[in-house]
Amino acid sequence: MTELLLLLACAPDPAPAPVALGAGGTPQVVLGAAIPWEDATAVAVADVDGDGEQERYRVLDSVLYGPHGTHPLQGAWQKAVAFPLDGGSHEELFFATGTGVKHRDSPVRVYQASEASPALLWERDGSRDQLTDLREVDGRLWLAAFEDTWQVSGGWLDREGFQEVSRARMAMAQLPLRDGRVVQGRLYGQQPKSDGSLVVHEANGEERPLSGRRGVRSIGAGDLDADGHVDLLVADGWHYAYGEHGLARLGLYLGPDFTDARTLAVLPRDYAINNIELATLAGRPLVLLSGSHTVQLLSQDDLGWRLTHVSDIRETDQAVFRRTSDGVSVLVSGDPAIERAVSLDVQ
Ligand SMILES: [Ca+2]
Ligand SMILES: [Ca+2]
Repeated sequence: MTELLLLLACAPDPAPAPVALGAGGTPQVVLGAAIPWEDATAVAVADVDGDGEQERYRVLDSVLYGPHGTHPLQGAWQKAVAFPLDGGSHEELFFATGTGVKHRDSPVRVYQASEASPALLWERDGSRDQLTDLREVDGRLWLAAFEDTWQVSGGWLDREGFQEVSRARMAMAQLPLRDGRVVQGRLYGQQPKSDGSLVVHEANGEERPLSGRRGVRSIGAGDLDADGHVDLLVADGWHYAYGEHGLARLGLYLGPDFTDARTLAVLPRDYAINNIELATLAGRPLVLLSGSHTVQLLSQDDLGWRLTHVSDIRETDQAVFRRTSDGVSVLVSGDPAIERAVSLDVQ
């Protein structure tokens, strides 16, 4: 009897019936072949003629090559963003230059380029000439730049010049919200080499830390769940010994309070995610991640979020989405830069 009980106890459970996860028929993202362009250390796009397709810009040897000619750069290329200033169809390209290996004394400069040659909007010459964030928020230009060796100030740039809104130590990624709050992504903490953090700077001046993993490298924003509140995509995992301990993690924080947080992806071969872009394709969100070693596309499938490898890159390279007459493509800097069309495989 005892033997029978033992046998029964050891008998394996019947195999569970397979569940058809992933059979919901979500269209998969498909990448076209890599089409080589020209050599580029940086790339940008803007629909400056307003025909619906974004023109391509590239940087090589301190020269900006655009659809309407070339423009020598007086500093190192740092960031770019394109949007229509007046809400019309013609986009302006805003870009920033500053200190770099070949431009050791260059101040931070922000330019506006349309169909005419670039015009200087703003310039600041300080002890650390580095612009760390440049983005469009509700049709306005927002930037974050070092004020001195440690403090980074964020604010609006308009006809009146730079209007500072927030300032924090090593808060290199900053995002203003409509209600007056500013999300600050800090690469490091108060002490050199200490862990950074993600903080909501409340309108009343108080600070509320959010969960996360060490220092923040970049922040993307968009309404991913279409509830009318901005959600955050945050690349964290930074560590001062980044080559050994850096973790290229992407977290999603749902607005408006950002307490619902989840990890969407960890890039296996990268130590950091340096830039995040969002786009939509057939109403579905697409996220473009420029890592330290790879470019990856993040899209939804029936099991959650799926990474698709776009390209291997050098650590200084980056990728941007480009709106084309056919839909969306990814443009990646390199020797040569490449472009890959993005489509959905609807079966
Ligand atoms: Ca165009
Ligand atoms: Ca939302």
